[in-house]
Amino acid sequence: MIPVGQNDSPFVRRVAVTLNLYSFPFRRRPFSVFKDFDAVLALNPLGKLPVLTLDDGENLFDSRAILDYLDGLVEPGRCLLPLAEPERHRVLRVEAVAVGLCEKLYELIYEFARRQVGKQDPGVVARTERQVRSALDRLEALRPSPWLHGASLTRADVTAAIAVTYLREKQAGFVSRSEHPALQALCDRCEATDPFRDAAYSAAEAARSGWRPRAVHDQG
Ligand SMILES: N[C@@H](CCC(=O)N[C@@H](CS)C(=O)NCC(=O)O)C(=O)O
Repeated sequence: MIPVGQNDSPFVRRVAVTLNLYSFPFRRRPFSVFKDFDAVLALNPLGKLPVLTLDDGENLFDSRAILDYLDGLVEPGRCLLPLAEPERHRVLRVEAVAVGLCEKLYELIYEFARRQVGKQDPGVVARTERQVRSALDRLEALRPSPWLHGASLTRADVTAAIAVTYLREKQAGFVSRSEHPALQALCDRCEATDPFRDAAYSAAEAARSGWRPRAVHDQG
């Protein structure tokens, strides 16, 4: 299996970390949705990453579909998503908040890193920032101790930890670490483990794709 995408993407990272947690060996192809757009379009009609290329050459896309596929390959006891209700839909609900947080952070980052300087829409930015804060507050309210739901690590924890790293790396200063201490601790705990370290956030890959920090553009 070949995961495709850069390790500054939270969606790519949640696939790579899951592959590590499930002990599937892999070599990632670090394509950028910007620098390698033609190649990415050939893999996914939407030109989005991650893609997971299977051993027979089939391409899976969208991190949710990829994680579903990987879940089907492991013994039930190792699956990062509970199989039985009501635990299953409860973890999926928390995961949805964490994935949505990644999506909203991505939109915010896009606004500053990809639009022409001065072309940001303050109304859109304010609304998106409110959504980011709301998602962070909801995750913090779950008081992960140590996990967001239940007695073991789930997809929700993996995604929330990666979302917090993404926030730290690409929107530092927008939300202070002291506002969500339990969530920040979850992130630190997860990022200190081998499955996360072996798929660490890559600032070099972010730079390669042309990402520039918000401060450069922020018109205040
Ligand atoms: N729902 C998708 C979101 C993936 C996504 O938005 N990836 C970004 C990279 S971080 C992307 O492909 N952006 C290019 C674009 O949207 O045009 C998933 O979970 O895989």
